[in-house]
Amino acid sequence: SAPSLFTDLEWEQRQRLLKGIQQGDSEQPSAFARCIGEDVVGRNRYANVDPYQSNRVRLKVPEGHNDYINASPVELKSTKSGAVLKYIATQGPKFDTYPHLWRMVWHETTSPAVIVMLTQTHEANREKCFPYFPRSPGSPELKLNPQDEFQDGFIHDLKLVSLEDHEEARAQVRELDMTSEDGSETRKIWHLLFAGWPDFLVPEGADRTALLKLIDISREKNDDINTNPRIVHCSAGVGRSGTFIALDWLLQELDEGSLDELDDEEDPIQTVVDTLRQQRMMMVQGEAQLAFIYDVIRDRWRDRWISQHPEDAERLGVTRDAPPREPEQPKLKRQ
Ligand code: PTR
Ligand code: PTR
Repeated sequence: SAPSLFTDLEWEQRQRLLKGIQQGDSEQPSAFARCIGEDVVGRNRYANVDPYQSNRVRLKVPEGHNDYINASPVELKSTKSGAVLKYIATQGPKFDTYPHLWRMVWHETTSPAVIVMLTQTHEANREKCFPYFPRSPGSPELKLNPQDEFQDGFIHDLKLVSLEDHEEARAQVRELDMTSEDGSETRKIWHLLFAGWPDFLVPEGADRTALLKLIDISREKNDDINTNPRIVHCSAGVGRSGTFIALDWLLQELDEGSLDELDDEEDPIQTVVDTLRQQRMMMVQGEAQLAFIYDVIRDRWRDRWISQHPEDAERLGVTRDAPPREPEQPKLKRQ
């Protein structure tokens, strides 16, 4: 029979569960030690969001240089096949850290790589992310690290090869070439800039369909999602990035049939949020984003279930106890 998670969701109860999922709920508190200190502060966009010391990407820089970047490797395992989906969740770079992002892309990914950008550069007249990529065909090539900050000759050029407005995904799709200065090596990078998602909120209506399309594109453009991490960022790299990654994994679980046979106590949405928060703090922000994940996955689950069990169509046709559709206002005080 159909798993009760998707048929009798007790929303109030699920919401309370989220509050129980906090980073630091582990037997080893040191696993969640935060990155602090002078090396870190200037490179963070927000004073309250940083990677765990024990799970951060280290920039490849010469001995004695600061290897800090606000980025966390994230891995999620498929229940059926055991294959691991790899990502790097990171903040929207700042003016003085954007060359670090490209350095990380060069060292941590293979070509063709994918960057998913879920914020606008500016929202509500504030910078949410420095415009770290060439924006239009007329833009000059970006010279990365012209001051040779780490004195290791990692300069590199970044060129916009093509720019397409993808209407279905509500995204700008950029094809970028990153070349070492001596021209000996070129990498292709697909940059996907999604238009439909302000921070702390959720994509509604057509934007929701667009987001699912964006997830598909991010999978297609990457050469191997199990070995080549997709770089996912928003402004802080936790709320929208966490939601995107959770959905990407859950949709794969759904396709593999893992969500067809859940025990009553099993809640893969709760599990994935918990797993993500063991790897980067604050992944998935607030109840609206959590509700959004349930909502999307339940609708997808229902379509799949009805296609396999047409006799259940009538029974499952009506949404019961739907999570609230209206985004709530963020309760956290912003810093
Ligand atoms: N100081 C902000 C806060 O805690 O509210 C940091 C922050 C900003 C956290 C944006 C999350 C944010 O959303 P996202 O991760 O989707 O960019
Ligand atoms: N707290 C940030 C800092 O460390 O300087 C500044 C900041 C304030 C960032 C608010 C984001 C904020 O969110 P919003 O512009 O959406 O209110």
